[in-house]
Amino acid sequence: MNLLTQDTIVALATPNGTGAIGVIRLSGPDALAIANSVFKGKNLTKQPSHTIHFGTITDGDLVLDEVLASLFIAPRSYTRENVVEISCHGSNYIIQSIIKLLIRHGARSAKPGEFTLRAFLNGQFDLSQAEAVADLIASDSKASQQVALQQLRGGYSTELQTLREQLVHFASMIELELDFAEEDVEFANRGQLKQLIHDLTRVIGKLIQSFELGNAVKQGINTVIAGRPNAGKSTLLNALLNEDRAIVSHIAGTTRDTIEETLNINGINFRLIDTAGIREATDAIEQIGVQKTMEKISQSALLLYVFDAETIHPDELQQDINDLYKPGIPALIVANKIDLSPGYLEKFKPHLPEGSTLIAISAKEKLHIDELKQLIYDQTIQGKLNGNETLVTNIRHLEALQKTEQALIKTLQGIDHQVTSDFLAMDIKQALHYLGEITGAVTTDDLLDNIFSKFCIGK
Ligand SMILES: Nc1nc2c(ncn2[C@@H]2O[C@H](COP(=O)(O)OP(=O)(O)OP(=O)(O)O)[C@@H](O)[C@H]2O)c(=O)[nH]1
Ligand SMILES: [Mg+2]
Repeated sequence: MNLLTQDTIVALATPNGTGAIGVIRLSGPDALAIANSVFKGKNLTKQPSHTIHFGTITDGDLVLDEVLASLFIAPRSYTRENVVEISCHGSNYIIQSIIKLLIRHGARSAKPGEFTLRAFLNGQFDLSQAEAVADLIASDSKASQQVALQQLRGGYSTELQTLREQLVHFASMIELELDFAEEDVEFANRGQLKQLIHDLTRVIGKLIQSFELGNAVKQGINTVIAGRPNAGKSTLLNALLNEDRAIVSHIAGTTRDTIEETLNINGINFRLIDTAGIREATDAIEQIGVQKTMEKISQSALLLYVFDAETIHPDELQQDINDLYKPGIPALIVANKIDLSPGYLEKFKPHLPEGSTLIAISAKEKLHIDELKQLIYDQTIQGKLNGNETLVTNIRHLEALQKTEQALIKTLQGIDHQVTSDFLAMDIKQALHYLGEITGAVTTDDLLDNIFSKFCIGK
């Protein structure tokens, strides 16, 4: 990726396909001149920033469309370059014709994420904020939108930046010691350095820990519905979604493959996974289904174990719990079909694991479904998300944080073992390098390429 591009790029900023309007974005030094060369109306190169102008786009004598041109003059634009946004009618034909025309007049097709890349390179925001732009566009629940917005507004990069600057200060003091190596002086107070590293590792440790929840919020929380055939798992999926998504029948073994759907509870997306009933499989396909169920449980954040309260024997319940419980994965025990057997729950209680939560519902009659939803939320999210904490959602940041942590631990060990300044300086530099990767203070072309190529074209 050539980072010193001085050309003007163009792309459709709105989704592909037919819409009421389409917005074509031009950015670069010649954005105004190129737009002006195909625009009939006012002279766009002579207008002030942040103004909108009505006119036509013409290709020679041929009028392509009536449009509005919005002008953002550098540096007061998203990319901090000259930007023109042409709002035209949302016909795919018109949009493609205008883009081709602009390319003929000197613009170049933008690559994925190139507008945001330019914004980053021109100092509009740091790298983690640029990445948050992509997350914000992809956000599909209140929680994922909030987390992305928080990161876009600075999030933890501000906090890390401050700590990084202090570490830079120490690094330079230690470098200074190297210059006076013969005189055996210490410019960098080791006690203060240790304190700073402790502060840093505490902040970083917290961020690393937040990834589990952050990632769940971003991707949706995997919630597996499992149990014996005919327990009512698919009926429960349908009741939670409030639609007839899965086939339900009295025949045991109805669901063979897993079915996944998203359910939003209190702003969090849960990925509900209905599975094949667990039993001794009677054929090869069912066998695969059962294996898949076990796999899904081990990848889930919450298990909804459903049983038929009318027919199950307590020993069978015990057996299921032994088979399905995985350490570290919280589980809710859901007694179904209480419309048929109200009040029989007491007999199950002695067979349940300590601290487990039992809820009685009727999936078919939609009894206690809202209480179950609240429990699903409570088991996974409650108390962990209060709206303004910083969550790491990006795997690249997680890896950089883990590497920073390791380098800091090495630095601490170095101080304790009274290693010479040059070794200490090396470890601190390592830590600074990884910290810098998060905010983009340290970048390589490959890294940028990797990040921005995942954006959509036009962003
Ligand atoms: N009375 C009553 N019947 C229910 C309830 N929930 C499910 N059923 C019935 O139980 C039978 C099995 O329901 P399913 O939802 O297909 O069960 P499943 O656990 O998905 O079964 P498999 O896919 O075969 O593993 C159907 O006839 C449902 O109508 C309930 O709460 N009350
Ligand atoms: Mg089913």
